[in-house]
Amino acid sequence: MDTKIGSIDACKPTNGDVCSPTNGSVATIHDTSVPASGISVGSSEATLGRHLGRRLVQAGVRDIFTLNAGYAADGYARSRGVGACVVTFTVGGLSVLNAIAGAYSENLPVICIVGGPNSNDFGTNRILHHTIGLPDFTQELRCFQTVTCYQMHMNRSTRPSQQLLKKASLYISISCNLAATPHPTFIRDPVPFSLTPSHLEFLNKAVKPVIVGGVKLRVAKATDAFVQLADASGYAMAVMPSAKGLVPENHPHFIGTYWGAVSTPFCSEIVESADAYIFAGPIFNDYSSVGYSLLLKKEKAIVVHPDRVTVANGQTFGCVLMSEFFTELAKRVKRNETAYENYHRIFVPQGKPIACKAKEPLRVNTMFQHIQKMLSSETAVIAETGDSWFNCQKLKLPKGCGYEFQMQYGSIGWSVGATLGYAQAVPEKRVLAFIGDGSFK
Ligand SMILES: Cc1ncc(C[n+]2csc(CCOP(=O)(O)OP(=O)(O)O)c2C)c(N)n1
Repeated sequence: MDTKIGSIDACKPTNGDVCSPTNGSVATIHDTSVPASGISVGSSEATLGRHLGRRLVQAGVRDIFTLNAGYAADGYARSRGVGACVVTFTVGGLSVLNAIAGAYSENLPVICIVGGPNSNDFGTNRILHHTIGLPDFTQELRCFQTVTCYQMHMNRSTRPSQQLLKKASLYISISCNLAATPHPTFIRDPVPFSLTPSHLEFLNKAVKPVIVGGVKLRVAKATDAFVQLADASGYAMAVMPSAKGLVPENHPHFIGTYWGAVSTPFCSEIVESADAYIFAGPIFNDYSSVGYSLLLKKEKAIVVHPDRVTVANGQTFGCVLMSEFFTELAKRVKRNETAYENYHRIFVPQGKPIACKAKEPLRVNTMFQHIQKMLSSETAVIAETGDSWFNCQKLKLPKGCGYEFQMQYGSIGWSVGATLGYAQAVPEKRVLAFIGDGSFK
C-alpha cells in the first residue's frame, strides 16, 4: 500500500502552518491504492502526520482546501461525504469559522485542520504571531467548540483515528513540530458496532402510511437504505425542502416536496392526511415548518435520526443506525400503496408559463423552464440563499442530477466557494450555480 500525502508530506511546517499548497487553494492527496478494509504501513510511515493523512484518505478525502476555503470543503463534503480544509492557527481558523458553522448546521462532516503552535511553546507564556497577542493558545479551540462535534489539540499523547472515522465535523489542531512524530498506534483501525430494532406493528396497522426524507439522510449515509424501504413498502415518498437532492425525484412513488402550506401541489394533502409517517432525519426549524405551521401529529410519526428512533411520540430507541433500521424494516414491512394511489387520483400536472411576447423582459418562469431542460444526470444545481432557493426548489430533478443548498445556515456567499469545491469533487458533472447579485458580491 502506498498512500502518498502530496503536499503534506512535502511540507516542512516550521512557520506554524501545516502546509502551503503550490496552487494556493487546493492540495491534492495522491492515493495510489487504498484497500477496502485495513491499512498496513511500515513503521517508518507510522508518523502522526502520515497517520492523519491516511485517515483522511480512508474517510474519503482526496483534496484539501486551504486559504480559508471552508465553503469549498463544505461543497466537497456534499458530494464526497467528507471535506477538509487546512488553515493557519487563529488567523486562518477564525476566518474559516463561519464556513465551519454553516457546514455543522447542515450536518456535513467537514474537518478543519489547524497548524497549531509548537508543542514546546505551550506553558511558556510566549506571544505568537497570527494571534490576538495574548499568550492563550486555547482561544481558537474554544471558538470551535460550539460549531464542531469534536475538538482536539494533537500532542504526543492524543491520536485522532476514532474521532475521524465517526465522520462528524471536527477541529484538529496539530503542533507544527509534531507531524513527523512516530507511534505504533497510528496504524490501528477502529472497531464498528450497531443495533437494529423494528417498529412493524405501528406501520403495518396504518391505512395510508407515507415516508418523508429529511436532511440528516446525508450524515446518516442512509439514502440508499431509504430508497430500499420506499421500494419495499410501496409508501408514497416525499422529501423535505432541505433534503432536495438526497431523494430520487424520478422514483415511481415520489409525490414531491413536503413543506407544509408551500409544498409542491397535492403533496401536503397526502402527507398530512396520512395516519402514519416515517420522517427520515428531519430538521423542523422555522423555515422547514413554515413558521411552525405544519399539520402533523407526533403520535402518528416514526422519527428516525442518524442514531436513534422515536415511535409515536413515545419511546426513543438509542444506538440504532438509520441505514440499518431502514434495511431491516424493508425486509419485513407490509406493502401498502394506498397513499400513493390517493395521490395519483388527485394529481394534476403543472401548467406551462405563458409564452413571452416580443420585447417583453425575460421572466423568471420562462428562464427556469429552459433551465429545467438543461438538467440531466450529468449536471448538479447549487442554489444560493435568497430568491434562488425558491426558484430552484421548483426544479424537477432528473435521475442522478445533484442538488445542494445551505438551508439551515443560509449564509450568503456560501455557494460561490461551495461550487468550486463541489466541481472539484465531481469534475465529470456540469455544475449550475444560481446566485443573486448581492450574494455573489
Ligand atoms: C452572511 C449573511 N449575511 C446576511 C444575510 C441575510 N440575507 C439573506 S438574503 C440576503 C440578500 C441576498 O441578495 P441577493 O443575493 O441579491 O439575492 P436575491 O435578491 O436574488 O434574493 C441577505 C443580505 C445572510 N443570509 N448571510
